[in-house]
This record gives sequence, C-alpha cells and structure tokens, in this order.
Amino acid sequence: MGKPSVRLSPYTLLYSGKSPDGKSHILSSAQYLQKELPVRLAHRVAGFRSLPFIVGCNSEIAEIHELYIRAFHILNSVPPIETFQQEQQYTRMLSELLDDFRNVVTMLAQGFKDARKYMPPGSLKQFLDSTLTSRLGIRLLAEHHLALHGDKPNLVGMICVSMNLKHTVERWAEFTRDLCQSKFGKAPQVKISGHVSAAFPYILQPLDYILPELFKNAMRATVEHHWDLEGSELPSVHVTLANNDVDFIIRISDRGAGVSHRDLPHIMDYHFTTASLFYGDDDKQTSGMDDFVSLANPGASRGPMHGFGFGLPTSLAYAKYLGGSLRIESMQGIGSDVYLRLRHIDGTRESFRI
Ligand code: ADP
Ligand code: K
Ligand code: MG
Repeated sequence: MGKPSVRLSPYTLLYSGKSPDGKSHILSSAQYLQKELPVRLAHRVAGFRSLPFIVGCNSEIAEIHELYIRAFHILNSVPPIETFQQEQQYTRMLSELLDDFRNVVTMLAQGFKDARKYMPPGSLKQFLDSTLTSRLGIRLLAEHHLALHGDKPNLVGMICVSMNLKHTVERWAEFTRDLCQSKFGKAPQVKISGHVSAAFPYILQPLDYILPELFKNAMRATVEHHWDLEGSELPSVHVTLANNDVDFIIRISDRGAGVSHRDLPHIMDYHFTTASLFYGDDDKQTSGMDDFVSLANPGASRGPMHGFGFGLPTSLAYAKYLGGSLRIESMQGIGSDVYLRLRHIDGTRESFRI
C-alpha cells in the first residue's frame, strides 16, 4: 500500500510512444502499467478505507470501493507480461476495467450527496479531489496504452501531436450550444478571438471534460439572465485564446450577470449548485426523486446543462493536476470571466506528470 506511484511526463509518453520495430514500445508500456496501476489502485483503496465508517456504508460509495478492490486484485494477479500474446490479454482486461469505472463520477456525486454531512468539508474536498484526479491519471495512462495499438495520423497514443486550440474550443462550443438549444430553446453565439491559429501537442481528454462544463455554465447564466430575449438577441459568449512558450490560456466571458457575492465563496465546492433544490441540508430537499434521476450524469459532458455542482470543482482539480489553474472573476450584475490556464507539455518550463 505504501509504494510510491511513478508519474510520467506527457513528453516521456510521447517519446516512448514509438519504436523502430513498431511494437516493442507497446510491450514496455504494458510493463509500466503492470507495475504502476496496482500501486495507484491500492492508494485509492486506502483512501476509501480511511473514510468514516458511516460514509463507507453508503451504497454507492461501498460499490465504488468494491470496484477499486476488484480492479486491484485483477491487475495485481497478472503474471509478468513478456509476450505480445500476454500483452493482448492484458489490454483486453484494461479496456473492460475502463468500462466498469465509467460511471464512477456520477456514483461519487450521488453517494456523497447524502454522506457529505458526516465529513468535515475539508476532508470531503480532499477525498474527492484525489479520487477524481487519480481516476483521470489512470484513465489517461490506460487510454494511452489502448491508443498505442491504433494508428491515427495526428496521435501518438492519446497525445495529439498538433492540437488546434481554436478547433477544440469551437467543437465544444457547438456541442454545448446544441445542448442549450434543446434545453432552453435558445443559445448564445460563441465568438473566438486572440491566438486563433495556435496549435501544439496536447492531450484532449481533460479539455473534453472542462470545456463543455465551462460553456454550460456560461450559456445557462446567459439564457437565465436574459430570459425575455430571443435567441438571436442574446449577448454572445466571448472566448479569448492566448498562447506562449510556458502555457496557454482560455478566457470565457459571458454576460450572464456574474456570480452573486453570496454564492461566490461556494461555487468551487462539490455539490454547490444554484440549479436545483438538492444542495445542502436535507430539509432543503423537498422535491421528488424524478428530478433527481433526470439530473443524471453530472460528470459527463453529455449530461444536462447542470448537475450536482461538480462542474467547477472537478475542472479546478483537473486544471491543477495538469499544472494549471481555473479562476473566475465575477462582475456582479454584468457577467463572468473564467480563466483556464494550462501548462504546455513541451514548454520551456517543466510540465505536469500524469
Ligand atoms: P452546476 O453547473 O451543476 O450548478 P458548477 O460547479 O458548474 O455546478 O457551478 C456551480 C455554480 O456556480 C452554478 O450553479 C452557478 O450558480 C455558478 N456559476 C458557475 N459559472 C457561472 C457563470 N458563468 N455565471 C454565473 N454563475 C455561474
Ligand atoms: K460547484
Ligand atoms: Mg456547471
């Protein structure tokens, strides 16, 4: 349980993502995972064990705990991988495990919705931050390994060799506009300016989570604050891109009235949301289960416009894990500016480790 985890820089992943014979790197990658994944899973199991007893009894939380124990035992009992046939079996197993863990974010959100009252707020945050970022790291490593088997032109494993920042932002802006349109019947335009031709190596997965969450917040605020306006009259969401040799910054500005002084200290808290009746004490939970069920998948980018109040804290935890930051400036009465700053993987300063 006490073994330290070996975190790799994306640069290392990129340069160990190919080999002259076209396959020995796949074997080394599997051998690294075989050592590393059980260590990371064991750390998580220890985390679940150290939860207060009553919290661990919650059915969702117990179920996730079981998933981690099971995954640990499966991966820890694989004999040393020496042949490509063993590697193939291992890879199949990995992709099944990834599937088993698909709903963990939703389950955590639901489980702790009830159980959070038994934990000091600081330790809840610490537990969720480390569980979510550890999960991100494990998924990135596992998906990288699976992707090494593929042969897509712009990818080495899961690392995009030349990610066009504007295209990535545009894709999620369009996705969220569609979602907003179907939820509210209207959606603001998104305008992108700044370093619109920036392209550099990066990993899409974290952006695929963070960007839709930030756009959902900006669009929801815009539509709710301008309820009386037609779709075409809604103030646009403005995105400004900045790229330099250390990091890149995405600023998302909306005219959705900002975050009130009262709410501002809480928006980065897990489960804090102004969107439903489900935050906080039990006595506020007066609405029926149907709403609860329809809120579905909070962590998933394909979910509804808002969820269990996980969007900002999860995005913040991911941004920090990736050597970056997430800040909100609220101009109360006008709108918000959200600054997402992320470290380059091939920049002039040391990047993050996965
Ligand atoms: P959720 O969207 O599920 O409510 P988040 O963590 O994404 O959870 O956001 C928490 C709360 O922060 C929102 O409910 C909303 O009150 C506030 N918020 C976030 N982004 C904005 C924004 N751009 N404008 C106004 N309020 C915002
Ligand atoms: K929140
Ligand atoms: Mg949100």
